[in-house]
Amino acid sequence: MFNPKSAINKYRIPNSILNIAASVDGKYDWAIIDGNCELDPIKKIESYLSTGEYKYLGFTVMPGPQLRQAIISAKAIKEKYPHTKMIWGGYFPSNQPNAVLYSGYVDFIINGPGDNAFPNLIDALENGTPFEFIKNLIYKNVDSKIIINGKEDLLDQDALPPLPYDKLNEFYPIPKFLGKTYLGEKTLAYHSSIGCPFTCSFCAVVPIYEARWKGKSAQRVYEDVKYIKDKWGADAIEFHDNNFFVSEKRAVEFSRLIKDENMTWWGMARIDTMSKFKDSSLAAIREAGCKIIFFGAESGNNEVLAQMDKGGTQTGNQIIEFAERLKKFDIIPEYSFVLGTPGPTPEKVQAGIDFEIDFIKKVKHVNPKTEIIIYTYSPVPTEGSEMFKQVLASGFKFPQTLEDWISPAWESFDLRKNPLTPWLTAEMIDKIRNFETVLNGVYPTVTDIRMSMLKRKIVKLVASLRYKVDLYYYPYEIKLLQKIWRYRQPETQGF
Ligand code: B12
Ligand code: SF4
Repeated sequence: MFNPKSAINKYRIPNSILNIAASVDGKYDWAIIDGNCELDPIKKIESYLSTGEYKYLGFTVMPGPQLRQAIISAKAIKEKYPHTKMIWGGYFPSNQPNAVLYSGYVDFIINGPGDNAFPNLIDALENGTPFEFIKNLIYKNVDSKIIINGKEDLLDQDALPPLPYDKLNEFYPIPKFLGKTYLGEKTLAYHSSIGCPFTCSFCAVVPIYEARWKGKSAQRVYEDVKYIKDKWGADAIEFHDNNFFVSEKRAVEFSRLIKDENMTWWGMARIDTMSKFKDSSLAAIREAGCKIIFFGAESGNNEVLAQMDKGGTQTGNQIIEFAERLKKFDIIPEYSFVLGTPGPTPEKVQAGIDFEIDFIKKVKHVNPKTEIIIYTYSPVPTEGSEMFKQVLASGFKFPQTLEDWISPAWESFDLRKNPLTPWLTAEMIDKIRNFETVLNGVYPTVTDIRMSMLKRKIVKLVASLRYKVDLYYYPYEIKLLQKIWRYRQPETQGF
């Protein structure tokens, strides 16, 4: 099982491949290679394959820089070990099966959850039985035609085997993965649910999970976390779920259980869902150690929210009111916005960007502690949505081959920095990025634990004047300070 390099310095427990390892643990022998912890992962993989004891190589792949190491390694390994079966799973191959399978160096894709699909595929390969009944599998048939098998119902998450933390610890010491963050000294990454019940039109989760969500029980989550805390001393948790707070009951129950463990934690949520939480629930969540919550605010414009399929339930007013409400509970809202959505004319696109800049300033006004993350709209192929139709109509084309995906331009596309979208001019992108620079200057993120109070004050002083008078052009002085002090950007470096 290979986790290609995805993080520059903050390693996380490689949960994707650890789940897959759990699915075959006890039945097949397995080994884990973490690209985040290896200087030369290809050499490490070869050290296993050359023993002749390993027949399959599983990769987890998300777009962006992780894809780069995945492609380079898969190509090199397939060339040297052509009989090794290459199996890719994760968000990238699930959403881009053609580019992956026609590359010639990937044999199978697990589309979505692999907890049953992976062992079923290995069984079929070992026994020479057909693939067509294996749910969540994508493969090429004898005529090189890509076959996408049906999807499996989401499994009862409590019934899944426990994650083999102790065995992972034999490959890489667990404390290596419990990094120092603004949440704590030893931060555990934990995934407590899969999927998401919503259908935002830009989101890569939707085509895979199709509005389905299933969570582990609060009790099971608590037991897992407690195990890591007691054994390796974790004092903070990052919940990596797409949507941790889908169930108010589960969140409150978990809060009740974790409260006395003195842990600080963070998770992702929807504003419209959490706005309906009772005051007592929000208070219980905070008392239990939840300090900051990430929300996809996306836009302050109700029309855009509707296009994104966030509308109807989430509105601009709600975004502002909720930021203000969380202030009372001392929970920091981390709001992400997507600027540069398509529009019928350049003037409309520009007006949209200006509107969002103004809106973000309003949010900051009601709750200055709100953390703002700005992305540039990067379409994902969620076919059929209104926004996707607009994207295609504008002449936008996705890359066709795996090599195209790792060209520098597409890599920044994946990082949602340079969208390559025909409706955005260079000036528009500059305006978004320059506003972001000034905003980060006035309000440096709390998640940058290396930035001292003095540095924060200096950069704030320099940026405040620009912010007040809406002057965002050429903010070189702020950029210089951020460069010297290596300012952390959660939007590209991950949370
Ligand atoms: C942790 C994480 C990271 C970590 C790195 C994790 C690592 N591997 O070291 C960090 C913070 C570095 C990161 C960064 C980025 N990430 Co990220 N990340 C996640 C996150 C939150 C959790 C992944 C995880 O552990 N899931 C838990 C496991 C259990 O679930 P899973 O991965 O889906 O695995 C199941 C199946 O997919 C399948 N499977 C997965 N892998 C494999 C492998 C094999 C062999 C098999 C058989 C099956 C299989 O089986 C598993 C069990 O059922 C996901 C969202 C999410 N909730 O999953 C986003 C997510 C994958 N990231 C995403 C993105 C876009 C990025 C970035 C490119 C951009 C950004 N701005 O964040 C960067 C750049 C990454 C890089 N450097 O390449 C997107 C991908 C969207 C897309 N278009 O495909 C996601 C879905 C978030 C989102 N909703 O937008 N990320
Ligand atoms: S709420 Fe978040 S995870 Fe769910 S569909 Fe929307 S963007 Fe995706």
